[in-house]
Amino acid sequence: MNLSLDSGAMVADLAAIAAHSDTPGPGVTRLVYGAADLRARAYLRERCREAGLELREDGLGNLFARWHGSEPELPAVASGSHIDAIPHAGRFDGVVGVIGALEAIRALQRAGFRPRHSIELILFTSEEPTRFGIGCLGSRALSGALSPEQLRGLHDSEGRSLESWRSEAQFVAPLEEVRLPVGSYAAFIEVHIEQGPLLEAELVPIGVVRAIAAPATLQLRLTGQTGHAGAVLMPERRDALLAGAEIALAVESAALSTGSPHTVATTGIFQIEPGAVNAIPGRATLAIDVRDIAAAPRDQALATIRSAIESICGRRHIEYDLHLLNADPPASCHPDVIEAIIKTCDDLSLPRMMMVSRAYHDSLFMASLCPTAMIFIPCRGGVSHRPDEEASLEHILQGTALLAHTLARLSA
Ligand code: HGY
Ligand code: MN
Ligand code: MN
Repeated sequence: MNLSLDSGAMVADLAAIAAHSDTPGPGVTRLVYGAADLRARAYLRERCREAGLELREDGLGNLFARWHGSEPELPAVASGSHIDAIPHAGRFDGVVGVIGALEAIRALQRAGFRPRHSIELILFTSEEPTRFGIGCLGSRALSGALSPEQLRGLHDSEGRSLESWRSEAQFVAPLEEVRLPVGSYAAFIEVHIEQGPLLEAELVPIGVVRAIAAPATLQLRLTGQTGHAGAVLMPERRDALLAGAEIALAVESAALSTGSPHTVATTGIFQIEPGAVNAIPGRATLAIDVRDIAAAPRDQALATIRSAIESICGRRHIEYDLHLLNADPPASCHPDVIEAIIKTCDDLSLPRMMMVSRAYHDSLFMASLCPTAMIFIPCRGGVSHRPDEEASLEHILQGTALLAHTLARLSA
């Protein structure tokens, strides 16, 4: 099929989304349900309407933009990603998959393609954990990995509930209606920047993802005793920051001691109170991210971290409150969808390599709902979650063309 992408429109769409940030540059901050997120969503809805897609939004703000096929009773073929961004992040994480899916649909329409299966763009709400502590809210809820009760129990670091945020954003449909039955889609494909260095290092434009990492998140509150920095002598102290510092180092050594080179662990949040130079930190809050591409070494690291917390807090007479927010199984991508991507790569003479994803994505949860796979494109230096995250237009166009032809293959 003679299909051509409108690179000008894609560049304009990527720039338009990037312009919506909660913070001045460099980088982009776009927290779910914030003003920038809502403006970016409005922009995307307009582009989808222009493409003649039928729009639906659920109670969390997951957006479904459907191009009806000739046999609408068949399960749709879907593609999409997220547009929320962690603080001071890049312009491509997630957005490439959303704009890529939109342009793939527009290009297929321009080429006169008529799908039998409907083709649907999905914008997932809150893939990033920044606001509510746990990532992939939208795809977890769609797949049933988070129940309506669990969703109602979520709140941000100031104590403001998900319910309050979503209703202010005008997403008021019942959370009970979010979950989709297994088989709702014939296939789901997500295009995403690799967020790693391999494709660039190997000079390969396409990664075909076979598995997606198993993420886990711990939330830890430490309570010692604050006091006057001059008046309280060292042996009398219960310093929450020092306990947290030992724990952060224990997190690092737990990852290094599983024997798996794929285990990673990060203390990404470390806040102390009262935060005065002349007051002993009496309280500390840590958020810890632990992953591996297999669940066993990831769980081994979690167990090591738990026992380290217990012994460090015991020795330092610190109380602690530890919550495991999530410990998800890894996902295997579906062979039929992988094969469709590979065949299309060969049709397009696109070099490719099989990969695992160390980052998690909405595909991690879509994989429990329908046959799912991912297409990676290179990003410069493997850098992501940083203002200097960069994907070349050439690679974005190659990934989008591959997606368009694969969607055609799967929806014909
Ligand atoms: O953290 C992740 O893996 C994803 O970028 N949210
Ligand atoms: Mn991300
Ligand atoms: Mn992402």
